[in-house]
Amino acid sequence: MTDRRDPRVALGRPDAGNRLASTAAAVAAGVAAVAGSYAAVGRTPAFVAAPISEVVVASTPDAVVAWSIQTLGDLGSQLGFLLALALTVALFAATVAAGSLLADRFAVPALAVAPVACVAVALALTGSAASTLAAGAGAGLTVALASVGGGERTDSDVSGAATSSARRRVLRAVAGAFAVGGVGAVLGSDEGGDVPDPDGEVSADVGSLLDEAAEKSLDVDGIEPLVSEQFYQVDINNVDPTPKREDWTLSVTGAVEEEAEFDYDDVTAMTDSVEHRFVTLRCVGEGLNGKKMDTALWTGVPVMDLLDEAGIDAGGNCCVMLRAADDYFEEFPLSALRDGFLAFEMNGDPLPRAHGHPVRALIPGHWGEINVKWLTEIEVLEEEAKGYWEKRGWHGTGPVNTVAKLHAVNRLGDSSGGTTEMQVGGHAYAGTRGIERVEVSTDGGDSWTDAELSDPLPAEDAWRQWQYTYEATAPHEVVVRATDGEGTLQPKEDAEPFPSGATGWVSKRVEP
Ligand SMILES: Nc1nc2c(c(=O)[nH]1)N[C@H]1C(S)=C(S)[C@@H](COP(=O)(O)O)O[C@H]1N2
Ligand SMILES: [Mo]
Repeated sequence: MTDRRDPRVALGRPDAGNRLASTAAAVAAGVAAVAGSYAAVGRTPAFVAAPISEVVVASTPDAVVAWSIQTLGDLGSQLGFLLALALTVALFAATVAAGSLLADRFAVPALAVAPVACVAVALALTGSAASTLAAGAGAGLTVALASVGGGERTDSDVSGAATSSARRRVLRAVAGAFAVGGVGAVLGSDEGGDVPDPDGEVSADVGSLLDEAAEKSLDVDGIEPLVSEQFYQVDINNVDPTPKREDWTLSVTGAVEEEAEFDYDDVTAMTDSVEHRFVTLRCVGEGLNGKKMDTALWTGVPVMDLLDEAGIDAGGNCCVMLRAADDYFEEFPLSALRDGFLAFEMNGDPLPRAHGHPVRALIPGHWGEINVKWLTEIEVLEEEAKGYWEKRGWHGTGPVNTVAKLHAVNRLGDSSGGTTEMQVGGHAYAGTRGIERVEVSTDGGDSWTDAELSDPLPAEDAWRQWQYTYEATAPHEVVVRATDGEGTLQPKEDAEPFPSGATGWVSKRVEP
């Protein structure tokens, strides 16, 4: 065979089996690269998939993001992250494949690593060296495994032997990817180690407040107690930042008499100022009867106790911009910050990474989005500016809308006379206006009865639970509406969450 001297042929012009084997090996190398990086740094900003995830998020149309928050909830961001993982695997697979093509083409084996090296350098510039090295090591190991004894295939004219050689390459590559993947799963899940583990011990004050919330919680199946067991989470990115307590600083900048910087000890050392507050958060993007509304007991200090040191000219300043370690930013009136709180504990534990470790802002009565997590800067502005969500068309910097949700529909039992004892229940929230009353209709809104309310928590900005028990015989429409502490009834007119929060009365068809 004369064309044996053609280098491409000498290295084995890929027949179908070899081509498949090369592709599989490249994909396996891609998986191993991602797993290797995960093993080294976990789901942190240094993870090789993190910058790609940012690109995915940045290139997702705003309308899709809004729709995803409302309808997919957390699933939306999980899907976004899966897509980013798949793209990262594909990126590494493509560079590995390109490398082996180059090596074959010019019969220079060293060229096989050139594309991977380029990508590695690019990623190392944006991410961390350890993460990139681990990715490279994972990919390299897999490629090496796949090509061990790879030469034998070219000597074989027997297609059966070529196929089994190809199969062995695939198996070795997949085994390599699995091995690196296993190490990744074990080591990577140990991330977030910068956040001190909750020790399960809480101070006496926190303990008695949590007990009080538990006692005041109504006995209704299917709704969160007054302190949520599962607190919702909304982030602009799929990978949360990991600022350490020791490295964290908060700078106060802009229109202040003197710019100032505080560290974690400065905040927690203000023992005279430390307070425990029940605060409810609600996302402006959630559906009317959605589940992105929760309550926790937060420990922290009033923002103003800290800011007074920097001296704020109350007369001239209109607003503030809060900035965070994930490049999130939100602007709102300075007046709202005056009652603000810097929280460093949640239900007696160190603030979890997901909720803004080490310090987040809590702005009473306002939509969740200005409760900035991983807070790094408070800039006092003299002119209005737009925050992250407002640049995308939302109006979520103001006080929350009043809402009564209907999450529990319980059949308590059959009563005599063919009727069923029914219980409906949920939460109602109106920010700092408070909830005065919740009414229930079981006839589609024709007649109304007061629901039972949980006793109020010692808080200015927390939800209440409601429940209503009644007898029913036929299917009917339950409607619920709240009245806030100022005596204003929740508006009846329906509005979508975009741009300024859902309105309307929640209703549900109930079959006894
Ligand atoms: N730094 C930062 N802060 C943030 C966000 C974010 O993506 N990054 N999301 C905001 C939004 S839209 C909401 S509703 C609340 C949710 O807080 P949680 O995740 O603790 O429930 O945080 C707000 N603070
Ligand atoms: Mo939100």
